[in-house]
Parts: sequence; structure tokens; C-alpha cells
Amino acid sequence: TASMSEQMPDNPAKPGEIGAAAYDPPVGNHVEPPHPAVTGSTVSERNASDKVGAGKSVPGNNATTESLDRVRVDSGGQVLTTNQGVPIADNQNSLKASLRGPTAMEDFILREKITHFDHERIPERVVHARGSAAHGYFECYKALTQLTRAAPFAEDGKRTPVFVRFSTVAGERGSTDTARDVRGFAVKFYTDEGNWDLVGNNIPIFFIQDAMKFPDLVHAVKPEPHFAMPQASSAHDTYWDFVSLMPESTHMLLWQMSDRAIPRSYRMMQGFGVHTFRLVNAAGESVFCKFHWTPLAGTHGLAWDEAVKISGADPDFHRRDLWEAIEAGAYPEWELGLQVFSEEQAEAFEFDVLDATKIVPEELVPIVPVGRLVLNRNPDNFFAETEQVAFCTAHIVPGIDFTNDPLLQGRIHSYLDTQISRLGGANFHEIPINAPIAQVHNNQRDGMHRQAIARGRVSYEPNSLGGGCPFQAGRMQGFTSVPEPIAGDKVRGKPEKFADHYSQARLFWQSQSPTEQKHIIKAFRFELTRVQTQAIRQRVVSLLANVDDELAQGVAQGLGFPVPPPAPNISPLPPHTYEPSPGLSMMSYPAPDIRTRRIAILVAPGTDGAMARALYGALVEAGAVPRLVGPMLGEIADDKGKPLHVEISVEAGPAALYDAVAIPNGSDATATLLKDGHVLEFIKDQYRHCKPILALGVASALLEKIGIPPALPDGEPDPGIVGLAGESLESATAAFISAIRQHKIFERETDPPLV
Ligand code: HDE
Repeated sequence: TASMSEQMPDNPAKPGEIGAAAYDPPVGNHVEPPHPAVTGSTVSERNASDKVGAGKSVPGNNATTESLDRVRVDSGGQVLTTNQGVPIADNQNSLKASLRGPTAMEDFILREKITHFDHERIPERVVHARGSAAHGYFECYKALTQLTRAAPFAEDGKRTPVFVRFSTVAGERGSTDTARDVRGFAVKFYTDEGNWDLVGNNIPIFFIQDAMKFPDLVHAVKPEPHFAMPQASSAHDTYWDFVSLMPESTHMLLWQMSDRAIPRSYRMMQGFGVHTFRLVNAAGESVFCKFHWTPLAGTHGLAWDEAVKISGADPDFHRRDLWEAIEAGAYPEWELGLQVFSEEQAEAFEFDVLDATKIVPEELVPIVPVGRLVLNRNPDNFFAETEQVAFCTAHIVPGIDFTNDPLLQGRIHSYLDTQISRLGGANFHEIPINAPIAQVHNNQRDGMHRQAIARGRVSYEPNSLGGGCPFQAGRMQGFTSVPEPIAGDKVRGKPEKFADHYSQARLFWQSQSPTEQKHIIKAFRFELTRVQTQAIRQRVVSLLANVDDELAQGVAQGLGFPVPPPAPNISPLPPHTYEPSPGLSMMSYPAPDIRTRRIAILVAPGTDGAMARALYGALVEAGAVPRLVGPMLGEIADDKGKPLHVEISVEAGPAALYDAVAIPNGSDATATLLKDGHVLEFIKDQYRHCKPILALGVASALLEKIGIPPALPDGEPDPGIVGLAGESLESATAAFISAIRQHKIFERETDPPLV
């Protein structure tokens, strides 16, 4: 059947706008909508973005579906109306005093439309402005009632609906997805006992220890105020000036310069609650807890050169990736792990668990898996859901409590406060995406944009006129804070253990693989080369000199100066030596398969069609997303004269957008590809970004022309360069798939790149 847009080849209503016809506006051109779009999408569905613009989302199985249904609007088959529901006869022309005359003040239809448009924008988030979100659920493996009475952990297998938003921190709302930055990982649980927001990041620690410094940190990293540059980048003087004067940020700087700050996908990053929280059981007993999300798809990053090129080719790279995976039914999934420990254990640690610049190493407290998070439905409307969602660290539920982490304490204030200006008043909790599924009953009244119609004359408590209702829940049902004894002077300051800024930075460094260490050095070199002030560069290296000699030397050498003396170490306590913690390396979380990986199959007229189709089929079978990429869009003839449909051109879909490339055999095709500079650049980038390359038969001439070395720098064969070499296509495809699963062939990497 023809699509709706094919059924409307032109606009027959157009002549009705002109001259005398204006007195009798026609009914607008429209087609009746098809039956509600429900596609039985499968994992192997490769062309997910075809659905983009279809106007209907795939209704995933999710418990927020019903509660949001009351506000979902679908205009299929409906006439256009004003905001008052009045049908609009003519949406093309304003009301004029004669055809060539001025517009009438009484044109309420024009004025309503323009006025609404004038006020469409709201302030963006002061940080984390750029983001994308999805609906899903959290499923608890086993009841955790011994530890916590929090509703999501109340029963074996219990499902709680969630809405999760991922974000960058520094960039503005329209900025690029692949900037080097920390990523937000914010989860709203719509629990039976109210909303619980776990507002975390993809890095388990933070830059600063006290909320007092947050505005300074953010001012330093944001575009410099005099000329508003650079956008979405920490590679500038004010940022490095500030952090170089804040030795407590050293640990975080190492994480930020690692590949975790340029993730391949939101679906391939870990998430962390960062602070130490408390779990509280029904008896009121509490333990400390750290939250960890681990992605099932593995933890993978981009190469910096790749991230930069993606920024140009597709600034929406992460947004599109998340959307398409969910539309295709390849639902992203994470496992929730808890580190649970007692106050007595915490006392004995050489660091303070209230210090957000420190982790609790897994070797001290193991991470216990307790449940899984599945994202299975895209939002219907970006603004209504993703933009208006208000996460708030103050949103906790019975069974969870705060600790005295001074960063967390400040956040408890900030998130509620910021929504009031961002969402225009104190009733932002009534916006559908923010409204809890648990019913709200209290005596808060009025304010801008109030939705609830509270009945009765009573809006105070205690009362007798309303039978005392709503009445306070009491300790057994209601939220109670853990009664923690507090003693000491009221004072502005930090405890001694907060002063060790380097022991854990060293732990992180020593837990990285050699490849990751090289990437960290390169990232410092890049960022500090962009910095213009030599003293700032030197000050950063003087912090690194407290962490590790090789690190400091590597960075200093890249910047062309000797390692300066280490920054003064203010810690009154001796540095602590940790055993390396393998879990801190991204390499500890490989992908189990190649699902959702994007593979380019380079074709041209004369390509071995049977080979291209077999490869395509095998990749789809493995859950990957192959694309036929060619010099031009449209149909070409393969070696047998049969049609192949090029889905995207090398110009519109450059190499950085693919995880791997395959080039089927075919002498005519190879001859054409050899003459195309875009193609050569495409393959060169695939090599430089350490991606697998499958070059079948004569296609290997392309690799020779570019000068791709046949072996690794150490002389061993490159496992990411796969050819036929007398083997079958099946075994070559299997070797290619296994290289894609590894994600990147880092053994190939040299600094500077050979190709
Ligand atoms: Fe945030 N942060 N933050 N932050 N943060 C905001 O709240 C703030 C911090 C994080 O997808 C703001 O609604 C202070 C740590 C995420 O909508 C604001 C401090 C962590 C998001 C705010 C911190 C985060 C935000 C801006 C230090 C990781 C995006 C808009 C005391 C654990 C949530 C908004 C979303 C957003 C304040 C530090 C994570 C201004 C004052 C640490 C994921 O309220």
C-alpha cells in the first residue's frame, strides 16, 4: 500500500488561497490514517529510521504507557482547531482588510498562533542541556527487604516503570553528542511509594567535594563569557585554570581524559550514583550503598579523531543510536549492582565515603547484582517528555536515604530549585512525565499552571472539617530520615581524609591497560595544547606529577616542556597504595556479540553481488546493522547485472559513522572505488580508528593503494584485516564478526597514526 505521503503527491488546496477563491476556503488535503501503526519489529530489523516521521511510535510494553495516555494526542483524521477547539477554516492566510490591505487586529487565529510560537522556548538546563531519553522498566532479581524497604526492591521479579535521560554536561541544547565530556545517567523510578530519581553520571566520582564549588566549576567549563567560545568543550583556558587550582579534581581529570568521556553509545556506558547513599529496611536499620549500572552491550569508546569527525557527519549520533536501537527492538539493558557496607567498615577505609572524589574499590566491597534496567519505548514527543522531565536528587522514597556527602547535600537543594525557573513555577511535578504514578495528596495549593482540582474547603492539617485528611502516614508507612547522631562545631571545612587527592588517581591510572594509558596521555596533550596559557599547562602537569611519573612525563613531552615539580601535597596523612582494580578498565566489559553494530559494505557497479548479499545476510543474522554504501545513492548493477540498492553514499555517510567496513570482490567495482577519493578516505579512517576491515578478493588493492600495512607494528598479523586468502566466505565472515565483537584493534595503534 502507498504510504500516506505517496497518497498526497501535490497540494490541490493551493489555488483556494488566491483571489476570489479566498471567500470559500476548501477542506485541507488529507488522507485518513491507517490502522494504528504497530510494527512487529525484530532485532534484525535494520532500517529502523524508516519509521522516523511515520508519526506513530512503536508502543513498547511499559507501565507508564497508561498513565501518559490521557495526555497523548493523535491528530490523524482530525480537523485543525485553535487552542479553544474552534475549527479553523483557513490556515494559509491572515485576516486582511481587503486582499492587499493590512491585517486585522481581530484576527484571533493569527494572534493565538503567533503568540504561542513566540513563547515556544523554555530555558535550557544550566548543565546537562543536551540529552536524550527513553521509557523502560527496572526489574528486581530478588526481594531485598533485609536491606531496604524501597518499593522497587520489595518482591522477587518486581517491575517498576522508569524514564531514563542521558546527557552531556557542558554543551548547550543543540550541541554535538560526541564532545569529550562526562555523561549524565539519570533514572526516574515511578515506584508505588512515589518517584525516586537516581541522578547519576557515567563516571563514579566528581570534580569537587563540596557543592559550594559547583557554580565555579560550571562557569569555568562553559564557553568563556566574553566571547561564548568554545561550545561543548573543556579544551580551553578557564576550565584548566580552575581545575589546575583544585587538586581534588585530579582523580576526575584522569577519568575525563579516558575514553569513557567519548562513549561509542549511551547504550555502552556504565552509570553510577556517585555519592554514598543509605538503604533503610522496615525496622529502620540502615547500611551505606553505592549504585552501579553495567551495560550488557559492553563498555566501549570512540577514538578522538573519530569523535571529531562524527561531530561533523552526525552531531545527533548518540541520540540517533539510542532511538534506532529501541525502534528496532534491540532494547538497551543494564544490570544494577550494589556495593553495600556498614558504617563501621566505612570508618576503617583510608578514604572518606562522604567524599565524592573517591570510589569504594570493588576489592574492598564487592558489587552485587540486584536487578536489570531495560529501555523499551521511545518518547512520543521530545519536548513534552525528554525536555520537561525534571530529575531531582531530593526525590527519594522510603527505604533510601541521603548521607552527609557535602556535594549531595547541595544537590538536594539545587535540582528542585532549578526546575522552578526552567519549567516556570512550583507545579512542575504535575507535568505528565514528572507526575508520580502514586497518587498525590497534600495541602499545597495554587501557583502557576496548577492542574489538580483539589476538592473541599480544607487545605490545612490538622483539621476536623475534612476528617483529618490527608493525614500523616507515620513511621511504618511514611518516609523517615535515619536518626543519625551529630556532634561537633558548626564550621566551614573538610575532614582530613578528604585531603588525599592522589592515591585514588594513582589507583585509576595503574588499573588502566597500556592502550588506555596512552589515550589518557593523548587526551591531556590535546586539551592542554588548546589551552593558551603556559602556566596553566604546567600547573596541570604538576598535579599529574603527584600521580605517576610516566603519566606526567608523557603529557609534558607532548607539550614540549620538562615535568615541573609536583604540586604541594596538602594531605596530613601518608598516601595509600592500592592494588590495581581491573574493573576500572573499560576493557573489563567486552561486548558479548555484535548486535546493533553498524557495518558499511562498500559497493560499486560490478560488485560481486552474491558475495555482498551473503555478507549482508550474515551480518543481519548476527544482529548487526549493515548498509550498502556506494559512490552514489540508488540502484546499481552487480557483476551478474542484478540490482543492488545503494542505501547511502560515502559522501553522506562517512567512515566515522560505521563500526567496520567490508568490501566485496569485483574487478570493475574495485577499479571504480580506487578512483574515488571519498572511498579511499573512508577506508583510511576505518584503519586509523582501529576498526575491522574485510577486503575480499581484488578489493585488497584498495588497502595497498592507501598504504595500509599488512601486519601490526610488532610484525604479527592484524586480526582486524580480514581477506579471503584461500578460505571460504563463511570463515572470512566469521573472522570479521569476531573482530567487530572486539570493537577495536588497538594493537594497530601508533602515535602519530601511520595511515
Ligand atoms: Fe547535577 N545538576 N549538580 N550532578 N546533574 C543538574 O538540574 C548540581 C552533579 C546530573 O537529565 C541541574 O535539572 C549541583 C553530580 C545529571 O535532566 C542542576 C551539583 C552528578 C543531570 C544540577 C551537581 C550530577 C544534572 C541542571 C554539585 C552525578 C541532568 C538541570 C553540588 C552524580 C539530569 C537540572 C537530566 C543536572 C546541579 C553535581 C548529575 C543545576 C549543584 C555529582 C545527570 O540542578
